[in-house]
Amino acid sequence: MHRRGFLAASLATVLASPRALAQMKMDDMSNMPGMDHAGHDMGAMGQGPVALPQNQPLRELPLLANEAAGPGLFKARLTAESATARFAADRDTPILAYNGISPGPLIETQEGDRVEITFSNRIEGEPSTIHWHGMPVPADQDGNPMDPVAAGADRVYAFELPEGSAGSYWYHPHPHGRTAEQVYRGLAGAFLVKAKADPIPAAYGDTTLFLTDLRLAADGSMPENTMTDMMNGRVGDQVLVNGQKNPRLAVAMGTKRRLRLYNATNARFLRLAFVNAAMTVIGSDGGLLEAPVATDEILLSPAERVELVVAFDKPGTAILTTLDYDRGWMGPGRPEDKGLALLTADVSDTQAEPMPPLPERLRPIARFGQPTVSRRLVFTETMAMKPTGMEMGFLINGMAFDMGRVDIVARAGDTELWEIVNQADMDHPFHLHGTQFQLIERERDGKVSKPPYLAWKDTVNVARGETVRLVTRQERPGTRMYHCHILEHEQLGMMGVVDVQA
Ligand SMILES: [Cu+2]
Repeated sequence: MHRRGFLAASLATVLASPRALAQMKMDDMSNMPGMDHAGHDMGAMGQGPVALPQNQPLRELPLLANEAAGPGLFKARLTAESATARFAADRDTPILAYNGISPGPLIETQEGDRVEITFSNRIEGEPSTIHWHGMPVPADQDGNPMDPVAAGADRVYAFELPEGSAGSYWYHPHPHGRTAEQVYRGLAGAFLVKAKADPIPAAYGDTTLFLTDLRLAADGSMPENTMTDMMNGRVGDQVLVNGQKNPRLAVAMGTKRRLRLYNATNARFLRLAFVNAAMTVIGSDGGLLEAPVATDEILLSPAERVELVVAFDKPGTAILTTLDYDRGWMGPGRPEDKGLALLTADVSDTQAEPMPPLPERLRPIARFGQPTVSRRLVFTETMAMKPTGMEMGFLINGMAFDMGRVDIVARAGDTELWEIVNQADMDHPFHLHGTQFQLIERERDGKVSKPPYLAWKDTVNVARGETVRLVTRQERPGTRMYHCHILEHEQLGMMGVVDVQA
């Protein structure tokens, strides 16, 4: 980690124009300290990534054990620490892990539960926090960068899960300046809040598919972020599902499965299709939709989740695969987006036991009333000539993140319209802490489109040149973050602070 100092210093000289970057990569970068391109860029030159085993049976994520004796309380410990993983068969990879594993253990709770999780930061020399992504937890329990847990220290995160909060959330670090690296090195896990009365038939099961990506150097280690990574966000060489490359799932013909898909990558946009199986969207970031919606494809930008029912009605092979998606890429080395097999289902030709149908109504979603406040956040990427070179900025309303500055003062209980304007050259997935929102419309080149269905969201992609309007309400006072969930962009300044007052 000795290269971090260099990288931090070099951020001031991130080259901005694609041509300049290409030139610099060819001329200088391979000779610069910290610019070891083994893995990612070697792959782009045809050597290919380190081979990982494929076609192993899909692992379900191990559950975090509840240490509480009685009902209504979920009590556990999460320790962040260095660990060793075996992605490739013949070499070790040093990673960061929660309780020794990456992805971290699956936390499964129920609406109405009280949660008490003791976090032990055993990452050598680095502060960390745990942010409960998407969850309605008090601001001082939400792992803000202002509330670091020092290396070697412990703290308890405690909160209640209100009725109606069932959904597919997740947890990951959010320390100042270190989030991107701690996440790509392995710190992230899924946090399910289950409904007391769940309308989805239990026969469909409930499987979490936690999508991460991975870049390995030839020696099995994870290379540091390059300048290309800092500009575009780090995209790995391979996408993993529950830590496995293209695992297999055996199902009988006629089976329906409930699958929760998480985009837990730092920066990879996943446009997904299921070849030879029918997808129905039943839920979004913050839980079930009002009614199921059949779909052929899904765009899952970094940090978004979707809940699906997949019907395996054709015998043979059904593949969860990626399609091409242009999210705006700066410089050379745009990764291949399409044709990645993420999960392969083997559908037998023996008929499954008949499964109950999906209900036509899932749950009501309350509409917000008329907003009383409106806000406008303009996302830009800027370049400026500095004595040290070109400086690239990732800004909201012209400013880079400052932990000591309040950008927005809001009032608890107010319904607010937020307009997110992307005037930049890349897509930026917008995330707001502490609550869920509803997408109202998107506008691009003067053309306004409404979302196909109402949904609870905490992260929404704002494509380049697009304006997204959403309605939200913070129920509790406290300091909340909003930011681009390309974690490298968040780290470079595309984040702000909203102070919610009582
Ligand atoms: Cu971004």
